[in-house]
Amino acid sequence: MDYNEQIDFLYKDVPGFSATVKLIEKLKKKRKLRVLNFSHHDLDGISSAFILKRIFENHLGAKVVTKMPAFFKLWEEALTDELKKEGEFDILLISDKGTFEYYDEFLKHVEEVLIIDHHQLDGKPKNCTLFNPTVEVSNYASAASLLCNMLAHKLGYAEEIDDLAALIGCRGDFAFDPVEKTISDFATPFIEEMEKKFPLAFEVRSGRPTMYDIVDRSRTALINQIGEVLQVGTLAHLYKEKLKIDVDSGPGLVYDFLVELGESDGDSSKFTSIEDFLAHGPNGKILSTVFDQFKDDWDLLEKRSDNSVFIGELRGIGVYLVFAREVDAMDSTPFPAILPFVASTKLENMKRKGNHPHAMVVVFCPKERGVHISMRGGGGIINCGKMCFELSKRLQEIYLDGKGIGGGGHAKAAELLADKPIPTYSVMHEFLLMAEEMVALSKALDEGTADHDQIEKSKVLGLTS
Ligand SMILES: [Mn+2]
Repeated sequence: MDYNEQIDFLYKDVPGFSATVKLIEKLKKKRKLRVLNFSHHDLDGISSAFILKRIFENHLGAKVVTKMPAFFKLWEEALTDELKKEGEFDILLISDKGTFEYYDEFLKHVEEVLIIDHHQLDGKPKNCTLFNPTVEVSNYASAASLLCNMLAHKLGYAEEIDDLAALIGCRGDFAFDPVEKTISDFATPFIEEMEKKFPLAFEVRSGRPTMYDIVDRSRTALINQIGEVLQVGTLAHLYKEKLKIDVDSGPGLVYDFLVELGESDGDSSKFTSIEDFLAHGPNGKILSTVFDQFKDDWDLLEKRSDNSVFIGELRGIGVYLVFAREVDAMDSTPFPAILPFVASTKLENMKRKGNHPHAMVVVFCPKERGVHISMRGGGGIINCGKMCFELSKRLQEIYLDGKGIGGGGHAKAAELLADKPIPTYSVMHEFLLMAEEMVALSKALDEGTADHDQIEKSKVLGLTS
């Protein structure tokens, strides 16, 4: 199935797709259309916002206000604050920010709400227009920007820059990797077409490995380099003082760069290097300044995190602990900034050295606000998300009000935050206790001696399903 055939198939198969097109056709008739878009602040969210803005401004004559705050869920308060500041809107677009039932309540504030998303989450809004194949037809849609791109194609509006933006969004959300030659099912028709359109971006080359080149640290590809530079760009505001740059929002900078790129008359399929890609005006220059600093910081963190301690094997997976601080500029972030990416690149080495089929790394990072733990890896056999969630629960029980403690995430990547005044040693102690318990449980499971209680505990801890 080629990309166009896939779009036609989904248009018939996914009710939210045709409903979205219908809604846009209806809005076309409206004069002075005002659109408010809240989008995720990562590469996929930024690319989604970019494509949506082009649809609504270039083809519906709308005025689009885009917001990419540094949190995932859209809270009602964030929406009402914006409405107070910016006035009334005809439609609220929520892109790559989850599919939550309570998004229905936003219809109190705006007449139309359109959600374009690919996450699988609890609850399904009934009154908003929802385009999310993951939730609607259990077809895991790799990236929200890819859905936006499909919409642009279906409407007949898509241009090369919309394809490039979706390609960047797919790279950011790990939908494909040209070096490892992996592509998620949903993104396959699109990525195969992009490989023909942007062959230079896919070419495997030797060079500094990016944060995406986890398995083979000797090769990379231009699209991985582009993804990394822009991902680092989303952190630009944190370097504002250090680098004396005029950036209030990293995601905003990346967004503006995409606009710059779209307006440049160069042929975007002809980029040969990352320097070439960034040579498109003032925002490209800021991005490259930020990237130079990032490379230094990355090297520093490689040294800092070169201290892994083997904790034990869980279901055959080697679990390692890394204890390190972030670089100064990232010390206040509540999200994984640079250190967890550095630690991820060590997984392959841990696995080989310890002769495990897979490895998991637990990054223990003391920050300004408290302790930040990031877990990565696990090979899909043990579960980072369940471990972070259970550890946060145990800490909440010890610190009775449980305030400032939260944890959870996906099977292969998860986070835990324990704010001050919860002491660092206490978080470490609980983690080590839990790890000790898990090693024993894993042994009992492997030997077939686990009793009912142990099996139930193992489920909670993600050692078995
Ligand atoms: Mn996404």
